[in-house]
Amino acid sequence: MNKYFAPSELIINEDGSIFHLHVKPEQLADKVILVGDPGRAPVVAAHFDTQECDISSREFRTITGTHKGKRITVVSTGIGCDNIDIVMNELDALANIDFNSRREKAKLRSLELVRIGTCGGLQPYTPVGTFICSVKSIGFDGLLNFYEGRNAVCDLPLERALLNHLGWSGNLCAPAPYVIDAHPELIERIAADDMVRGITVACGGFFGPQGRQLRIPLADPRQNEKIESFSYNGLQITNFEMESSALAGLARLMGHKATTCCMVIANRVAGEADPSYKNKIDDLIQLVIDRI
Ligand code: R1P
Ligand code: URA
Repeated sequence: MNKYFAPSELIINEDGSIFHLHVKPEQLADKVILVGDPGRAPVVAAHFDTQECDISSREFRTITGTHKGKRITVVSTGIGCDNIDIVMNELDALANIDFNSRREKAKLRSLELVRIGTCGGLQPYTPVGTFICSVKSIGFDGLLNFYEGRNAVCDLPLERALLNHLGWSGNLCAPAPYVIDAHPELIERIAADDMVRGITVACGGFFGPQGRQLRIPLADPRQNEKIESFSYNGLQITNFEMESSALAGLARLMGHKATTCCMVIANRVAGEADPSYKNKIDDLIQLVIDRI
């Protein structure tokens, strides 16, 4: 008999919806687009031909509808890998746990998840406006370390090469960065031939962890210079954002397919930013929605 998930472990609201998202199992499509900003969820849903639900709870806004006959759910996650832990576990529970028996379903669903985000570009060839699809993600957040099987799904040689290149020891490598592959078939379809394929670092913050120094000094002032010069089997680190590692890692452990596509809104090498990106991200949304 499958394991029973007690009410304290899997919290279900009185109306039968999952605790944070407030979504019911029948409201989740197999194809899922994740966005950070709750305001971006209706921008994605504006591409839908039909809409069956629109649910807001905290920073999580979930809209399910169809685009040219494809049923798609868009969910906003807010900022950070800690929120990805909530969203991924609740989406997986909606898909794969029977809410009546509180046990894993006999037939498991595999979701297709694509995050559409914004990021900082780290290479001269990733100027503002570039679309980057994450082939690998590097987690500076530590989240995956709390799950068994982390070493089995991570790229351990690349982790060691990066730590060696950074020369980090002590507090900076606690927890050590983890490296996780996005789903190869999904990357082929989503990145196609018009997105940069790169390595994305998911940071535990927007400022210090991404090497932005305002008034207080950084532990490693050369962090970004070293990250930008890192190269492994011909791949370079292309961008910083704050969610892709936990998304790719949890998807691998749960049996789902995932990747992240971001539009560069700041190029850190050139020192340039585009705060008016909200007018322009619709082109990326259109590409992903057609290819998912
Ligand atoms: C920081 O400004 C936020 O923007 C990026 C980062 O990952 C972080 O969530 O993504 P979103 O635009 O999807 O929120
Ligand atoms: N999002 C990030 O996390 N970093 C940036 O520089 C821009 C967007």
